[in-house]
Amino acid sequence: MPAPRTVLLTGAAGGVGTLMRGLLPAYGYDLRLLDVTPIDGEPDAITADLADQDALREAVRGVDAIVHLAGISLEAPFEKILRANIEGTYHLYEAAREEGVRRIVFASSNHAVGFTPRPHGSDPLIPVDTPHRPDTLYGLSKCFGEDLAQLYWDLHGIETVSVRIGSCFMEPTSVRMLSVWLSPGDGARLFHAALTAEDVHHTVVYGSSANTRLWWDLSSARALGYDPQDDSEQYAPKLVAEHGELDDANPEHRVLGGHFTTNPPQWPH
Ligand code: NAI
Ligand code: 15L
Repeated sequence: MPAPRTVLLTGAAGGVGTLMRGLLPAYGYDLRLLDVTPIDGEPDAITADLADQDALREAVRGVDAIVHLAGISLEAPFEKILRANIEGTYHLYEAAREEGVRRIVFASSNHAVGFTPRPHGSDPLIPVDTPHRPDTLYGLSKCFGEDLAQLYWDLHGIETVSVRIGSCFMEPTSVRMLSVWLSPGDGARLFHAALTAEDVHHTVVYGSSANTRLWWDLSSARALGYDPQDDSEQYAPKLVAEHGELDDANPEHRVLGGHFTTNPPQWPH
């Protein structure tokens, strides 16, 4: 596949979308932006809901690839998750199929496997083929997205890299995030690798930086050419002094998904 140039970025108004709008153009991409929320200072952005199939078809027409970030990013009632994350992702894949788009990067989440026990000490890192163990309806929708991506590869030859993002924010703000943090710069490196690697078919990768306290195996991401440059450890002294080390007496400290397994943050809209 020739290196993509024109890329549709869905969810462009959101946290990760805003970071990637700033970082991905330096890799040579011409971004087409889409979100249900209008984006300040981006008059050409497409304002559309993932439920609007005509708008999606128009949005994907002529792009070389899609980075699909749009959707509900926290826990929500099933009807909302169904509409935005399950039906919405299906509509996007259908639009891609109808318009001949061959590569999608799907923002999956660590919450697809959130009830997986975290490794301790010399335990092996969690592999990408660990069974799905969603911790929320939100995580369940990411399991669906990964399976949809597999189906569209097997049935239609559309390639996807499903990125199980850890926590992509400017800085880690909790001790858990020391293990799962994806720096914005490494996020852009990973999305670039996912857009340009050859013959990915459907590849699942974890999305985090080269953290000293890493919980999962980055080898499938590295095989795409991802070479993370950041490590959360510089933030550890302050965060550990404030919160203490993780303690398995606390159920949410035993698993990858953290507080999503006990008291998940709710989608506010
Ligand atoms: P966010 O909530 O800040 O952004 C999501 C964007 O999607 C919002 O701008 C929202 O308006 C848009 N959106 C929601 N429903 C839509 C619909 N029906 N049609 C069109 N647009 C819609 O989330 P964030 O943090 O930027 O995450 C981006 C993606 O990455 C999400 O899919 C999230 O599940 C995933 N992810 C993010 C992580 C992180 O650390 N930020 C971790 C794991 C996964
Ligand atoms: C996610 O999937 C969420 O979208 C994001 O807001 C973070 O909470 C992240 O996971 C996390 O696990 O920290």
